[in-house]
Amino acid sequence: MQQAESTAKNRPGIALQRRDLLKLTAGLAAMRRIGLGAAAGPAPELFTSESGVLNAVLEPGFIEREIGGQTYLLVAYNGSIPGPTLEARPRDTVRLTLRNKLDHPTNLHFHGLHVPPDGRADNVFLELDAGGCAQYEFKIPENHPAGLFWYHPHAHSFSDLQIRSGLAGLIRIRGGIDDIGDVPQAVTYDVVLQDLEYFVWNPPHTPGHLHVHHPAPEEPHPNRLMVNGRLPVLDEKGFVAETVKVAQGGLLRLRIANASANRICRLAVVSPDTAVGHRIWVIATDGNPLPGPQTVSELLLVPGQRVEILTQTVRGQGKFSLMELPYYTASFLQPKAASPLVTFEYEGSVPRPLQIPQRLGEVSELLSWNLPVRRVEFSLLTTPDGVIFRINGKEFDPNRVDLQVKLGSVEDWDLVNNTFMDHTFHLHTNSFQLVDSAGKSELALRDSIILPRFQSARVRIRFADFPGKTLFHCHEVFHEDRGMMQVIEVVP
Ligand SMILES: [Cu+2]
Repeated sequence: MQQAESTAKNRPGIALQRRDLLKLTAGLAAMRRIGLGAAAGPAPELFTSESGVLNAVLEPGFIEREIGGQTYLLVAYNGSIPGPTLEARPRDTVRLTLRNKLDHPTNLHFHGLHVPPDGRADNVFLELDAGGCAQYEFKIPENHPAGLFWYHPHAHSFSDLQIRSGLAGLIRIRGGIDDIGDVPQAVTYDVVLQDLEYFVWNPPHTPGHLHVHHPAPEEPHPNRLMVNGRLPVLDEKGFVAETVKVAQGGLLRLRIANASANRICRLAVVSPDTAVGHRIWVIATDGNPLPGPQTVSELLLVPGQRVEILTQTVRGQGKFSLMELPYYTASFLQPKAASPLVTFEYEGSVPRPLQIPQRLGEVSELLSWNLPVRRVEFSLLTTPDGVIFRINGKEFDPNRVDLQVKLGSVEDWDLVNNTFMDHTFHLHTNSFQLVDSAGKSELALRDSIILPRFQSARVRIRFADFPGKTLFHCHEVFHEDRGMMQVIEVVP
């Protein structure tokens, strides 16, 4: 097997990770002592709220996994990739215990949840040292949208390493679209996409030196996405060997989370024999329902984004796949060819054809009266030590408040990407409406969007509740960890 050494030369910025890698090496030594065997990964546990309370324990720790005949050292919550799924309803109380079994700091971010950013809630300034234990507790607001959210670590300078080694899990807030029209009869399938980069465990590698392994093109699974913790195994016709069954006349509902650290996923639902794309209806973005279904031919999901789609399974025979399509940006991690992620196979039919519901959520247009528009510019600074990723000319500093907004205000932000590579914008706590992106606007709320190279987008954000400090940043976590993040404070 080709061994791709990570050097500062072929991976800009990788040298900066030395400190983290050395720390991981200590974890590797610990693994040897425990002597865990390589095994297929267990399915994620499901923690559901009971009598209004969701109790769960999350333990991030090292695991070994065999992928394509090689054994790799990865990081997982409770031993599974993705980690346990958390399921709650609006008004429920969430009580989580985080036990850090790693040898470096970690914490939790509840991506997209509209809960307080301080105390023991979605407080990303709280960091947990190796071996430490922390309690999180918060209430899901009564008016919280029902949909797909996720959790992942957010300890600055460790996030990239931890997320692309496996730390991510789904949060489902139940209700809303779950109960509308024919949706309860739909075949529902959750898809967690992860761009795991593998940490080499077995030889050849120099003892004491763990390095990030980037699969070479000739390897069995070059540059492939993990789907629900597994690399899809394909049959001779190019379908995923293990299929998900759908019925003629039914509805297929896919909830897709891009839990990658850095990969932008371009997706479509395709019948390969006809090369014809299925008509798909987007019904929710980032856990927020659309007012009505919106038909599209393909999807672009940046790291952190979720989408919920419906498609009608009318054909009645054969197979079709959710595919990843090539997407070109200034990143070596993007795929060069299309590949199937999940294959669906017809089996039987439903007694009566199911319909796409026409009304989904109550969504109203935000109105902004706060002028002038705030400018948030993403830029790069090249230094002799490497590239620094910046916002408004500054590198991230957790002890500095970069901008203050008034509680109860609605603001327009112009997000300007002044670089040759795509970035993303993610804001904690509050979702936003897209007012103008290449002439397009949207009613549906999102918590993350793409900022294509040398383009800008205007978003409208309402800071209705939850005063306190939190963050906004690029969700390509490699960039985030290298400075592309700022502190926002909502003041009463
Ligand atoms: Cu970026």
